[in-house]
Amino acid sequence: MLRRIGILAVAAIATACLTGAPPVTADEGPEQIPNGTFDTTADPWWHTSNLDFELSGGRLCTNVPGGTVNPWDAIIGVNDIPLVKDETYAFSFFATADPSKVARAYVQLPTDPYTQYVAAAPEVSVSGNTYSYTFTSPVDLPNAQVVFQIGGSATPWRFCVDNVSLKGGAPPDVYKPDTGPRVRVNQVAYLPKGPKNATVVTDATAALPWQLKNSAGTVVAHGTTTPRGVDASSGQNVHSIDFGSYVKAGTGYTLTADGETSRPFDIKPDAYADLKLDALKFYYTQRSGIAIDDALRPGYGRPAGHVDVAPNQGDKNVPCQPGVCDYRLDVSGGWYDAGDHGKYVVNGGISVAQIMSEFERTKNAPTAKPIGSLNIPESGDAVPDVLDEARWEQEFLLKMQRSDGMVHHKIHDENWTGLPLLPNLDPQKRELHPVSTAATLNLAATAAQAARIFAPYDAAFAAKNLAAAKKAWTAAKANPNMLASASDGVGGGTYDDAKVSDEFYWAAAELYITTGDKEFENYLLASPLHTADIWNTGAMDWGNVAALGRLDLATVPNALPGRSEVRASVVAGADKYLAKLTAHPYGLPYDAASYDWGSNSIVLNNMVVMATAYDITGDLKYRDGVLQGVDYILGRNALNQSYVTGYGEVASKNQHSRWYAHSLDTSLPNPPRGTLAGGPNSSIQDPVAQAKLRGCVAQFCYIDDIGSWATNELTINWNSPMSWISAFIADQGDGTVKAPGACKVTYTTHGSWPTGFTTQITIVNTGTKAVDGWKLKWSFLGGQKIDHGWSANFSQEGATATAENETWNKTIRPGQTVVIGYNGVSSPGANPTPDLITLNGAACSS
Ligand code: 9MR
Repeated sequence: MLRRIGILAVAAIATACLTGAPPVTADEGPEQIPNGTFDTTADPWWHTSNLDFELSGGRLCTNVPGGTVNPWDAIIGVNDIPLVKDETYAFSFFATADPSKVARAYVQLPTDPYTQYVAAAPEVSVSGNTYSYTFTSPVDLPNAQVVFQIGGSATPWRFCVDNVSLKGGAPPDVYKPDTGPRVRVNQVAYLPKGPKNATVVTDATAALPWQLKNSAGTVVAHGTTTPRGVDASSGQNVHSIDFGSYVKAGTGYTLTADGETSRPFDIKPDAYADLKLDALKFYYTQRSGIAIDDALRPGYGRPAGHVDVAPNQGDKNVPCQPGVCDYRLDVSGGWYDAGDHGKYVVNGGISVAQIMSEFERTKNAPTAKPIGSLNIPESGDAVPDVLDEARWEQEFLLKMQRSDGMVHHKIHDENWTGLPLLPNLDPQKRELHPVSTAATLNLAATAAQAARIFAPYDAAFAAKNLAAAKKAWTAAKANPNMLASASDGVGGGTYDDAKVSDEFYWAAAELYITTGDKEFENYLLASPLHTADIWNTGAMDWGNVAALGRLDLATVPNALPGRSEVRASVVAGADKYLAKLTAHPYGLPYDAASYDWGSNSIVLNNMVVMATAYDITGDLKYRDGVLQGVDYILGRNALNQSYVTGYGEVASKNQHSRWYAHSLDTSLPNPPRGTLAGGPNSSIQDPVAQAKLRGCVAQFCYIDDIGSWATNELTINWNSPMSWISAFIADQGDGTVKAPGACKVTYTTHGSWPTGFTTQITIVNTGTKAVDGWKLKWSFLGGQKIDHGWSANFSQEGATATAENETWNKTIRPGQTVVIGYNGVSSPGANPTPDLITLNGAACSS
């Protein structure tokens, strides 16, 4: 994890103890700073050539020129400070700024990569403050540096510092998160007709009474808790509460048990309608290569990043790393990966795939509803907004393909940059990194998926994607082992992956679904992954993508031999995750002893498997598993907080990001509503987490600090399952289950010719009541179109076709059959029988 040490750069340990906070009694050790008081001289302090020293009122002052870009463009510092490994130090100084400004103070390695052992970015005021920090040195170093980075201001200002002190022997900084009341609930909402569960942290071993109160404080339900013993993921003794039998909607409910009252929550129908949209709107503000319009996202407007306007070196004509290639590519656009300015094909791949799947689900899942407007520049065009947003990334992925079909793994800065840094202000050289088999297969998979999904809206874009996908597949087969290097981590993440058989499987699955071609069918059926139990601790992530193929084979119509086994295997996976969830006293489908990087996305991806099992089977236990799982993300957890910005009484808001860096620069915003934090990560690779969370038990390995990139980053591949799941939950309305339709439909394509096909549909009323007026709906896999039909009025929007009764066949009596038919216009690729056909909105059997 050393790869990122360079950026600690900026990872400010922001929780400074300002004077007035508990004093750091670390004064036992000897003073390490030679002349921190500046009584008669500035020696041995140094400054960059754009500064001068002045001793004024017993302080060291300097006039900082305006017009510099980076914090490190103006520095004062002192060298040769000895640090002893595992010794805890108290670092403090007094500073003033006129006008007030953020200054950065670091104790660091004196040479590249300038590893920082303590990093502070206090907002310094005109009257001044004393700032105190403690840190434990991870190294023995005879010549550390103490620096104040004061560049980056457009306008001149004056900085003074005094009493700079660094003393060993400080007591280690003990961080205790404020976890509030011991009764833990989903702080956003439970659905009236959905499950309702909570967790109580208590020493009690016997069952306790609980009470549910409405906003007026009246007890509306009560019962007793279920003792669950000591939970390994938190180290806490806990009980659970099931209050699912209470179904009345309302706001401001609380749960009381063991003398503690939970944070307030709602019981509310359609409670997830906003989150569904916000989680997707996240992507517009992650866009590279386009100005973010403040009118569309008030408070989030910013200039376009990386469009070759200084100080950006830009993404429109990017060279490779030295020695990697001799050409340049225009790789502008796409989404920034996370809190950095890098763009990585393998992570873009899973993200855009999940966003496209969220859309594709609306064609194939009985409960799914259209996604709606995202308020993006393309809103109002003829394409669903969710696809416009996905296209922004897919266009970028296509640009990463070189002429032989192979795809560059990533493009990012030559060196890690600091925080804060707006995308348009990044001055670093951008570089393409080598092509890889994994990136090439990510393009093969997403382009194959895009080819079918975009076909009804833009046949040329669909064809371009299909050609790119096939070319990528052929190139990957010819170069099956070009692995991204695990040491290529300067200036960007490595995203290295030693095993690409799952990428092959995923690409083959998407290519098969889109084309129906034998080559891909044979590949799938011969792949050990096709029948393997792939339902590991986490179902899928950027480096484990077999499940993306498996889920699509199960849910997107196709004629693969043995498809029912594929569907059954997804249900088996869901059973596994449901069992984990049921056994977990916090109700999440993740049972790792040690939490992984981005654990929240693992929880959510496992929920995607359960949600898919519900779409396939209609068995409520899977849906209720998802509804219960989301409670963990939104507050039913050991830290008693929501991990989604803007949702829940106490929620993450300081995610690691170079442009949502409000905690470092108050003129910048926090992340937008609907942004998921990575979540607890037992390996705590960053210095903030290391300073504060050492020895943490899994669920406690998280801190809402912008410097904690290992626990608190935001990324495109974490918001994608968040968005998928919130759409799934939004579709559940108030939790009432819709009865399946009393209808049976047989859909038979009787014949096809190069440009068309003919289909007959029989509808049987299997119920006991007459149907009086009907609308039959189904979706095509790709760009197929109704040409003309008979015995019904046909229309089409995107891939979704509607056949509405004629006046003469408006009524279908119980047991009666109506036959209709149409001729269709072909589109490249497969034309399978739809899995889902609805009559008046309810799914028919086939
Ligand atoms: O999400 C990635 C995680 O699975 C890896 O363990 C980690 C270390 O390689 O990198 C994470 O991805 C980061 C990427 O390398 C750079 N952009 C930010 C990503 C999220 O932290």
